Amino acid sequence: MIILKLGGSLLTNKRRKFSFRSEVMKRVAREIKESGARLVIVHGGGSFGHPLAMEYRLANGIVSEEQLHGVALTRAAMTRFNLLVVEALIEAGVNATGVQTSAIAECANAGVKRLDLSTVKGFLELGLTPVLYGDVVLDSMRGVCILSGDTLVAKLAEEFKPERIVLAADVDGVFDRNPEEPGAELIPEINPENYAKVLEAVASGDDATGGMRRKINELVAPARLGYDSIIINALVEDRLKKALLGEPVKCTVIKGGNYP
Ligand code: IP8
Repeated sequence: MIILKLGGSLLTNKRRKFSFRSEVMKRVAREIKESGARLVIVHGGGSFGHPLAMEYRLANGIVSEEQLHGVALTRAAMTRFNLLVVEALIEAGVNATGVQTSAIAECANAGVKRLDLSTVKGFLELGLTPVLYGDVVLDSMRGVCILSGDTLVAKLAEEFKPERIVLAADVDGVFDRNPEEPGAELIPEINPENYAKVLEAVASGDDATGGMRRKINELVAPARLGYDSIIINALVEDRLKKALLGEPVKCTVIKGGNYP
């Protein structure tokens, strides 16, 4: 079984609210179908989740009544986004079924306190493809928090012991600086030896690189358990399919090992 994260910046235009890249999703769904891989899929928030979560400052919890409106709007937007992903997969011949993350997870001070994966397991055993997503979830200390899709990937890896973890992004992998800067170079492998140095390098970038920093931090959890993860550019035709089939592709590998 493979855990596949479809990044929000791959499936949406992050600069425009609710902008679903349906053509990208259509091709991604076709490649998933053609790979024949048995998958649990997780997608990010993209321009459905992040702008609303920021507008209503949901990451730090609930301090005012009007934020409840933000919770409702963000949850509704993520449900819509999930349905668009699931429908595209079904259209391509993948028997996908959405699983509402906020119905199976709860946090305490933004750390996962409860994650009931029995539904995901049941669907998977039946031969369906569960599709979870980053979501606004209940938090016993803060009211709510944002549970990122990357955190979910790490938790799913612990539970399902996947043969591979693939993160489909809109860039070739992790770069030594903001990938839009001239001279930026792809880091082909992150391992216990270069981990601290890589984190330092990506930390000094802009928002996009900041997002990558968090991703690397999250993926070190499964790496500590011995799992490799690869970050690939799924905007390049057939790269996702090859990655799912285990063929070599341009990427950054986060190697399993003894991380500090
Ligand atoms: O894009 C965030 O998930 P991520 C989900 O995987 C929301 O970090 C609701 C912003």
